Amino acid sequence: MHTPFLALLVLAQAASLALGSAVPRAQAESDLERLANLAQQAFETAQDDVTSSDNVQRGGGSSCTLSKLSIRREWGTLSTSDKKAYITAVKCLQSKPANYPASVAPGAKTRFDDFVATHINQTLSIHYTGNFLGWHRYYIWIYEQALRSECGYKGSLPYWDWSKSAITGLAKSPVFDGSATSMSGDGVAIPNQPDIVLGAGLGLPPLYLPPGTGGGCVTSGPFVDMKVNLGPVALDSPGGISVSNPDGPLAYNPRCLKRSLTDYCNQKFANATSVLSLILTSPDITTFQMTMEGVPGSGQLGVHGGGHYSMGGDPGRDVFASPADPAFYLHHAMIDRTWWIWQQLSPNKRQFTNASVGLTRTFMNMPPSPPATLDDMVDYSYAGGPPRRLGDLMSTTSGPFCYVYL
Ligand SMILES: *[C@@H]1O[C@H](CO)[C@@H](O)[C@H](O)[C@H]1NC(C)=O
Ligand SMILES: *[C@@H]1O[C@H](CO)[C@@H](O)[C@H](O)[C@H]1NC(C)=O
Ligand SMILES: *[C@@H]1O[C@H](CO)[C@@H](O)[C@H](O)[C@H]1NC(C)=O
Ligand SMILES: [Cu+2]
Repeated sequence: MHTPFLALLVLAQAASLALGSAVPRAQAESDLERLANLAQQAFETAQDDVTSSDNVQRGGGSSCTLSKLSIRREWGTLSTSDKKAYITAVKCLQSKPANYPASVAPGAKTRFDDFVATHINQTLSIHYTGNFLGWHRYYIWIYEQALRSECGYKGSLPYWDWSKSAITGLAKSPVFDGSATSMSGDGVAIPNQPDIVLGAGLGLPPLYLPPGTGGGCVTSGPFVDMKVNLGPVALDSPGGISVSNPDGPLAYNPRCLKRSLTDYCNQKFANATSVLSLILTSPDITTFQMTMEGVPGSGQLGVHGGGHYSMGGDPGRDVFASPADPAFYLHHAMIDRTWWIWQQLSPNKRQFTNASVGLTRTFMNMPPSPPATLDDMVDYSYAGGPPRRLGDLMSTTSGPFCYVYL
């Protein structure tokens, strides 16, 4: 019903994008407004999907109805008590014993760590692969379910809108301001650190990133005393060094949560224009994913890498162990939201055909592997489950899901 209108909207927005604006701040504000319009359209079309009879067929008997629909919201829009309820539930997950047996993942001490261990184990088959978006959609969903069913959380998973923190600066954003209602803030400042250098070890043109304003343990907020138990596995560190725990990727290695907030990464790779152009100019899922993750060696991090490297620190710059930073889930909710907005511009084409998956089954197709399909299975070991068909994870209002973003 919305399709002709949307097509016009997209054309109009693409045309005004091309004209551009000379003033970055005005540009950012008008891009934010266009993004808000697209998000509102997605919110409405997703609700149309829930009530359409097609939805049940496509999602294999989904029971999602408007009355069950849960709404994920931006962190900064939550009330103080809602933020505190979320933080309390995360700390609860960090206090419950792991499901992983110590013989399988000795470093997994808590239910929170179960999620880190399963991500470390599968890193090379869930990034730069066709299942990247679907795998992470279900991953953060089972995390949200664990907060609810094991820790009494009543809300939904919040997200961190990078396009907003690109304007305020990370240290002033409600996610990272270090207050009692944040995900904790910056790490203690370590002066005179050299740049982070990406890609050089792989023989690619190097990408230099500033080291950020922190580097040490976080100094305030709810996660000031938390222990990161797993990793590092491949931690990009100042001076172009990649650090890994010699005892192995799943060994026990308790240490503080470190951050090094890096506005440069947020502003250069995950600003409002980055998000808007990703959504409006990616014709197919392969382009969308490669732009979002950043083609290695291209000098681009994409919004995905941009968000991760904005947090900096350990585990923030470690593609394997990054879910050990509790802000990971807010970042990946925004990744999921961006994909969702893009999908809702053309739901049938972008949800329920093999062309909605793209790429192959191995990291950058190394070693070469067959194309990913909707029939590929994803599984999360001791983090939770059950295993799912990728095709059942393509719509947020069918298969196991029943949520939208506002
Ligand atoms: C790692 O992943 C493989 C393949 O999915 C699985 O068979 C194995 O049990 C997993 N190990 C851990 C520690 O999760
Ligand atoms: C916003 O991000 C895009 C890349 O997505 C980049 O080309 C542009 O320079 C960024 N804008 C600013 C002001 O840094
Ligand atoms: C996707 O590809 C697989 C493997 O080639 C095939 O079995 C399946 O029918 C395809 N699904 C759709 C919806 O095209
Ligand atoms: Cu990941």
